[in-house]
Amino acid sequence: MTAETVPTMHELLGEDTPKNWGKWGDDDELGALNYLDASQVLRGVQYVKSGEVFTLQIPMGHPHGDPVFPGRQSIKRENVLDESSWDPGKESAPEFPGGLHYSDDKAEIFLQGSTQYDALGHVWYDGQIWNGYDARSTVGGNKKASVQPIAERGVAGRGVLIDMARHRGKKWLDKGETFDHNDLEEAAKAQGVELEQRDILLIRTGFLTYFYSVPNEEFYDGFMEPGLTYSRELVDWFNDREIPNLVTDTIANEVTYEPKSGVALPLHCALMRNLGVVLTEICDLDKLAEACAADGRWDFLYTAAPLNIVEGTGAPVNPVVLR
Ligand code: UVW
Repeated sequence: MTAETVPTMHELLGEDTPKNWGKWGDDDELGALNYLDASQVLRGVQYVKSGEVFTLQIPMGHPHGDPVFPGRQSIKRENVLDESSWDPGKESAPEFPGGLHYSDDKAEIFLQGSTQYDALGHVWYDGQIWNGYDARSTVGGNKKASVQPIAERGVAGRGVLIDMARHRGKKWLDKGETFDHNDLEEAAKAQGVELEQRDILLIRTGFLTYFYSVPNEEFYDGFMEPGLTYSRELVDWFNDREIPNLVTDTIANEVTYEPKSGVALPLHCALMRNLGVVLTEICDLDKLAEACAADGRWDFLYTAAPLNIVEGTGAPVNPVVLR
């Protein structure tokens, strides 16, 4: 497939692709998270049964490297103060009455370089981001639909984990392996869990396990993640079910290139830009999946709040699941 034969995002999604722009007001920056009202939080709480707590963030700065989309880099953490700062001859360390010593770090991070929430204004086509805001509002930082409204609100509701890797009898899905809403429903049925209206949807592909199991060269060779693949029916399915938040253990929550058209990441546009579905990426779902498989309970209370970064295009997060 050459660049000339690949359709534009506009052509692939079509003029009549569903949009929720204006549904929650002309100034909305939360999108489908608006579905998660107080009744949804209380619904989620009902699925806390055994008191187990799972955190979903991967380590930032793992010796293996962090799983990042090509072009991004792992965190660069630098220690600026440690005990050696007070070694004889060093003049930079602060002196406090009583002799207090402490360590300090600073870090350079890609906001999308680890477990993260994408801001709704993180992707676009045709010059408009979520809710119809001008894409020029992203210049120098997202003035509209940044990660801040998500950080200030927080996310809580009933989460359901669909373990596609386990369902297909694999440790991890292959590069470029796809699935759709019918596969999710089939897997949910096999797991004995019902996907309900307004559920936060978590999908495990095992691809993070693959990342940490193989050399980086192998992982990035012909970079192609497995994942959900675009169809109009799938977009309608998300919209009809009022799914507020899609959470996966892949870097970009969908197959990297839609196989038929070759378009990159069309669900980012169809779900996030157009419907306001919030994306959470690079989550460690392995331990949670083990626990769910052990007792057959695949639903729980999902909670998260990304860091509140002014005009951020996204932000690191450590989601917490209570079950
Ligand atoms: C891109 O937008 C390229 O990826 P992600 O959703 O992982 O930030």
